[in-house]
Amino acid sequence: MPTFMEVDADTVSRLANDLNQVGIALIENYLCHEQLRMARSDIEKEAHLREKRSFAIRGAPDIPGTLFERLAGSGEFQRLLLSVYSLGTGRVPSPSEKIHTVVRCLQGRDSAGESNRFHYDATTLTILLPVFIPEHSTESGRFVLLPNIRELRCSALLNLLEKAVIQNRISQWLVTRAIAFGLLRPIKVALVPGNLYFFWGYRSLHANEPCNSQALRSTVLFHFDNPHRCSNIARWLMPKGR
Ligand SMILES: O=C(O)CCC(=O)C(=O)O
Ligand SMILES: [Fe+2]
Repeated sequence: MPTFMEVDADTVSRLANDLNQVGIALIENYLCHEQLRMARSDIEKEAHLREKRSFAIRGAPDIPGTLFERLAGSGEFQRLLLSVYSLGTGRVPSPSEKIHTVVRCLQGRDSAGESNRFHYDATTLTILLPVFIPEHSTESGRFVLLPNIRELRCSALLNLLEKAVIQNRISQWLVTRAIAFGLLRPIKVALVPGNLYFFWGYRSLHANEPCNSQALRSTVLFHFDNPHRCSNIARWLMPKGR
């Protein structure tokens, strides 16, 4: 298999700058053609097993042997993640901090219920790798982001309360309507498979737009650095990544 992209210092500094100034940063064509083909075949196997149902697979040990497990374990990816994190936050991460991988697939009728589910992630940095995005459709499931709208909270309980207020169906519906009426103006990204997107997941309210239920929309999320790692509440939230 081709080795993963080694990213130079200038690119890292552009990514950190975009994360803080724009709210989202991007490496185009991060996966080469062959790697994207392998990623797609890994996902197709899982999607086929769960015919026309949306699902998420959480945690690297659940997906052994896949391209994502190799990517998360590779020196190239870990160096990239750590250098973007350190430059972007000005902090050195705890050595015990691990990458949490989530493979997310939307397909079939229940994909609508998984869309516009606005939330904050449990971790500071989120890296998003699109693998399948519906093409030739008005409903491609764009990624929607209100970037960097809150700071890290010093209390895990405060974070939990804030998430309870925002991450429920009523608030999510209100946010969706506020966007539709132009009261909130998020960044909307038409994701491109094989590109790599970075955002501050803990600080940014985000979701995907509805997508064509006949097509497969699949993204892989790499979550890094839980600010409340020492709290029991945070340990309970972490497996969900959100
Ligand atoms: O699939 C996407 O576009 C975003 C998913 C996400 O934010 C998450 O699973 O935490
Ligand atoms: Fe998220």
